[in-house]
Amino acid sequence: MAVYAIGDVHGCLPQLLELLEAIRFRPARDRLWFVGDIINRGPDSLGTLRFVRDLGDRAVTLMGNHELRAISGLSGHGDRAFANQMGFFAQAPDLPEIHQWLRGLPLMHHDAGLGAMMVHAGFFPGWSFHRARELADRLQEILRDDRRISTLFSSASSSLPDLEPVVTEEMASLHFALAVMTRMRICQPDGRVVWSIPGEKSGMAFRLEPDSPYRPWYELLDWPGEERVVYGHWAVAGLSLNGRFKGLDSGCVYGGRLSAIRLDHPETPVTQVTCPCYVAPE
Ligand SMILES: [Mn+2]
Repeated sequence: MAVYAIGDVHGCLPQLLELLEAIRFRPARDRLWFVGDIINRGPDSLGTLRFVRDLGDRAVTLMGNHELRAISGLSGHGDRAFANQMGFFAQAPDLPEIHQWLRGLPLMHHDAGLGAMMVHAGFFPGWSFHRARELADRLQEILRDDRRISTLFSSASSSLPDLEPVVTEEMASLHFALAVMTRMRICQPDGRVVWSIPGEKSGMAFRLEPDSPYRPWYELLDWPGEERVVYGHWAVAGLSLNGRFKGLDSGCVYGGRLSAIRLDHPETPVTQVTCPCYVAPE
């Protein structure tokens, strides 16, 4: 059995199929880890979603910020980005099933036997592994719960703290954790999360120059052990293999590449396919 981790697909189904051919994926034996953001921006989000969903237990798929935005919108808490970008959901006759499937996606995945874990964006440097696991499990429980999912989305505050809130109210910690695991990229050197840089566009814009006062989150994470941490979400940084940290978003939908690394045989070279530029980076 081979286990591959695959970066942010963003609706680029032709490139995903090409990548699976390139790694000679054998559905009967192999397993895939998807780092999240399988949908949105690219040419075939619904096709990608159905393809990945239909892999069943041959694939582990994480919640990315785009899946989260979809769930929020489909649950009646949509923002403008949902309205502008996710019209493709209107064409889905199987929308209730798709919505349910999205709501079941986990925020993190860990396989002790493989010595690897995965998160879409990152882990807050102030957390222990145990704390991250606890928050991810709690969030998954709430996202599956009809009543509490509304509380989670409707009580979202407009500004996020840069440190984990003191736990007097669970929802505040959960909002912070959800944002960290699906959106964070950079921190202050003391571990406070930087959500935006004044004068910079958010999202794609966090390319850290060597003289930047900020650090990538993973440089501040001091969890003991050697387990690999696979993540996505940082297309501008591109494929980023730094010791145990494996950043796999190589800008597929932006004319970059879609990447796969093999987790059970780490010495196997990275496999990449090139992608047409379906959309320009924001
Ligand atoms: Mn993302």
